[in-house]
Amino acid sequence: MAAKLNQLKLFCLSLILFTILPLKTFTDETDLSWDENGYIIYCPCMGRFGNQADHLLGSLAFAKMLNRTLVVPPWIVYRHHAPPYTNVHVPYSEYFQLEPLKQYHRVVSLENFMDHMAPTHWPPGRRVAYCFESAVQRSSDKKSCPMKDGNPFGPFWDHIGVEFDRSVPFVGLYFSSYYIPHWIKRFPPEEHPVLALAGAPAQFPVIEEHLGLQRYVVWSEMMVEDGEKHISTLLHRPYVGIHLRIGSDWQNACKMLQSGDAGPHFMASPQCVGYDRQTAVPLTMTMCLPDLKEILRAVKLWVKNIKARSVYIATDSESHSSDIEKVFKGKVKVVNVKPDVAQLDLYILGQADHFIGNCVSSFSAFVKRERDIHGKSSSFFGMDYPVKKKRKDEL
Ligand SMILES: Nc1nc2c(ncn2[C@@H]2O[C@H](COP(=O)(O)OP(=O)(O)OP(=O)(O)O)[C@@H](O)[C@H]2O)c(=O)[nH]1
Ligand SMILES: *[C@@H]1O[C@H](CO)[C@@H](O)[C@H](O)[C@H]1NC(C)=O
Repeated sequence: MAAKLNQLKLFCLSLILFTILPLKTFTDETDLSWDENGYIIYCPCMGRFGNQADHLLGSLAFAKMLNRTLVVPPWIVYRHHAPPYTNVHVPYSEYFQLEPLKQYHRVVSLENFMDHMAPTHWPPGRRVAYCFESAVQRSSDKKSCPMKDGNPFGPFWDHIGVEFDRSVPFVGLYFSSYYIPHWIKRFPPEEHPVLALAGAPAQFPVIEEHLGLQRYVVWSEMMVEDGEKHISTLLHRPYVGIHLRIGSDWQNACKMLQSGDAGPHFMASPQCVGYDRQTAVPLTMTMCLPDLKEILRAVKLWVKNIKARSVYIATDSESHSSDIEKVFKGKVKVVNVKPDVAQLDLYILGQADHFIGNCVSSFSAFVKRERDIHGKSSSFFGMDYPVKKKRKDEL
């Protein structure tokens, strides 16, 4: 009898499960009901991960101000030195969860948009490209938006099978809050349901107002699992995480500082010199390209400050791990993974007990923003105490 009852319970339970599970996927699909307020879809066509992440934050803010759903693009990963030797388009959700973004604003992944909405609402024949008039002048036919001219533009739209049917150039509109009423007036969603843009509707680097949006960028379970596994097997806490951006492309970029008229704002530098141009502190060559002496100085200081037992090195080229090991005479474990997926470095740097980054690098900036959200300490090579973000009540 008891066995019968248990069987019945099991039966009921599975009945419940089988009715709930499809419902769950069903609710995900209801996100896919068409938004009458329209969409923004763009190619993250500028720069690598750090640049794309900055642009994502700005685009989220822009979509919210326009009250259009943001179509979240995949990350473009450039694989020119390893198979498949072409751009890889990695869905947003492979590295981060899509759900937390929705706490801020309506979003849909590009993959879902193309699979479930484009066939009825944005079919071939109705795909309109929007761009600055000046971009039309640059295009090969001088008549249409150069949506697919060159790399990564062409491969991006090709990978989702999009051809554009016509172009709508615009002038006098920019991607800042001031222009929002103009955007709404110029492109009402009834007539312009999908604003497809060749680049992100955002500035680089991300503006100060939008730094906090980083809180909605939450690592995927897969990344957390992988990251935590590396931390627990390789590192002893407390550990200092450092980002060495010192490769040859970076050396060239930093040369632009030598002329001296670059000013304090260069790429991601507002994160350490301050966002206000008037009060920004000077940006030095050491901050852009720390030499070995500076690297060792900063690492020694912060290892001592937090009594670190390990140092984690993320690097775009050389790790200098043996030089760093020597400084601590083997008492501090120095780890360098050189992961195939750069995001693993970002995750481990984000979890460090202290982080030393490169002020000019947007790769470092991703880590710094995430750490700021969680109240973790960061510094930069050449600047042990970065200029703090102005709090509203101090203004
Ligand atoms: N794995 C790993 N990759 C890195 C590291 N530093 C730089 N890279 C790679 O180099 C790229 C640098 O481009 P971004 O992420 O846009 O950041 P950035 O430092 O501002 O550099 P640029 O865009 O080249 O000006 C990263 O996306 C990574 O692919 C690192 O410490 N670890
Ligand atoms: C914003 O868009 C949503 C979804 O389309 C809509 O429900 C809401 O009323 C809009 N808000 C404003 C202020 O227009």
